[in-house]
Amino acid sequence: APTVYARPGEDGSVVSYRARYDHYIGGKYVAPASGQYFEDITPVTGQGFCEIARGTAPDVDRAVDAAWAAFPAWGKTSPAERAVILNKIADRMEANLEALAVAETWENGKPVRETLAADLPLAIDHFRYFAGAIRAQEGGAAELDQDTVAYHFHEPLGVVGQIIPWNFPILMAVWKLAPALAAGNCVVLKPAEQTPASIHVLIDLIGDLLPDGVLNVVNGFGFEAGAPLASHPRIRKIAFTGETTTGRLIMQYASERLIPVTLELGGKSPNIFFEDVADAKDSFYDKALEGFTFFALNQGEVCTCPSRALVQRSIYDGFVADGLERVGKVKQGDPLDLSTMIGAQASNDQLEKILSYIEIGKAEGAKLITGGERADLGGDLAGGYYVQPTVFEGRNSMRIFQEEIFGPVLALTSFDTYDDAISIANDTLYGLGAGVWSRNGSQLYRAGRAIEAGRVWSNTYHQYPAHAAFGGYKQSGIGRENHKMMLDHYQQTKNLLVSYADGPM
Ligand code: TXE
Repeated sequence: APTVYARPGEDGSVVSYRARYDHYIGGKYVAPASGQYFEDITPVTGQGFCEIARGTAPDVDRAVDAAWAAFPAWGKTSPAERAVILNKIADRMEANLEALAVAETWENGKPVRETLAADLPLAIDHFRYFAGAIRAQEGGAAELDQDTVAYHFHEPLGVVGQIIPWNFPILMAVWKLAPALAAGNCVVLKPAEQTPASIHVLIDLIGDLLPDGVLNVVNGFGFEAGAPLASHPRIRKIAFTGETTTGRLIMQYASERLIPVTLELGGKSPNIFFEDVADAKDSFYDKALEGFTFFALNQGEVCTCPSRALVQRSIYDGFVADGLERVGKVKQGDPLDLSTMIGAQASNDQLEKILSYIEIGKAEGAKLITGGERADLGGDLAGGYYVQPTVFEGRNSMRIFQEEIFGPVLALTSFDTYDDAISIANDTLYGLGAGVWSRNGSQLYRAGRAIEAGRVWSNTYHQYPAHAAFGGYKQSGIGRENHKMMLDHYQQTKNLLVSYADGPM
């Protein structure tokens, strides 16, 4: 029988939320300067479950002060000391994995089987990966001539700002925190206003492992708290994940101070199925069908959601029929039920955005093949934000093929030749992810290189291991997370040019 986790606040729950979360500044909770709080709502039922400090510029100032106060000591810790701390954070998270997973599910609406198996294990491994990466990092020395040496040292930037989205609240925070802390920076982090509380459950668990002020969290809304952070005169870098239009604003703020920016933005990722996929109805075919259903994973709220499926015409009817049968088996339900595969959208705004795109799809003449409605799951889930997995058939010029919906909505189309597939795949402003499915290795390789995207999955999809660079081409972003190359974005290079000659210059 499926296990259902008790909800936070109910008897037997593995996690309990506080009634209120202030900002976390200088190692303690600090009330907002505005005196105001806002409600955090669980998308599982649509009910409020705690209140959150509403941050404004003075709170950001205070957090930046605390971070700079911590920096002189933290910035001088050895890589080995920082690695030990990052590993301790990972161990603490692992020991509390169920509590964090349930907290994340309650906050975001995603199924607990995902938070248990993916979000939290990936976050834990991320700290371990950067603990190892910083230990292994080396500087350089170049002999310019017999008596002259150029040394290259990695130095931290100082205090950095990080702005987090709501689709993977803990994992996206950790993707940014781990490299920044490993490199010796102090951080001011702003969670998304839709999903702040699970990050605070994490802070409650790990806060004591870091010196006070190294990690600070200011809650609040984009324009009230995010903009003052991104445009703060005393931060040395801003890292952002969110919508492409917001990413443009972040770059504008950063340009005032000429600070570096990393951006992880939107996508409209193609998932291409070549005809040889259907050469046999074997386990590979089955894997490809699973890949077809992945538009619904995480309720489609993934920047690399394979939201466009391109199926070669010669296999189109049969493959799509089999794919739709698989989509029908994706179980939607209570996110805290271990058998649930698709849960709730993260917020009412997001639910409404998705439903409006479904109307746009119908109005522009796309053919609705399955889904297309808000899902009513009954009981108190009726107040939650559930959308049926939805598949449209249409053309790549349609808005539902071009604009990021960020929901379980697939835009499906066919192609004739390899060249057609690549040109449809690249006919988008975005370039974050893509999937290619084929039994032909050279075709996979050629397609993988031809698609303009930072991550191309070949015969797989939706894997996010540390040590595989992740980031966007085109309007999908700047920088590569999830890899040691991210350390470069959190460090500056000190060149020490030394003459050992006694004689004249
Ligand atoms: O994003 P925003 P929203 C896409 C997705 C979604 C759409 C809108 O298509 O439907 O964006 O979501 C902070 N200065 N993605 O409106 O606004 C904000 O408080 C500084 C894709 O939530 O970009 C939050 O912490 N910060 C994506 C964060 O930015 C500002 C993940 C993201 O919010 C700000 C999320 C400002 N002016 C949404 N305005 C992905 N690529 O994974 C907002 N913020």
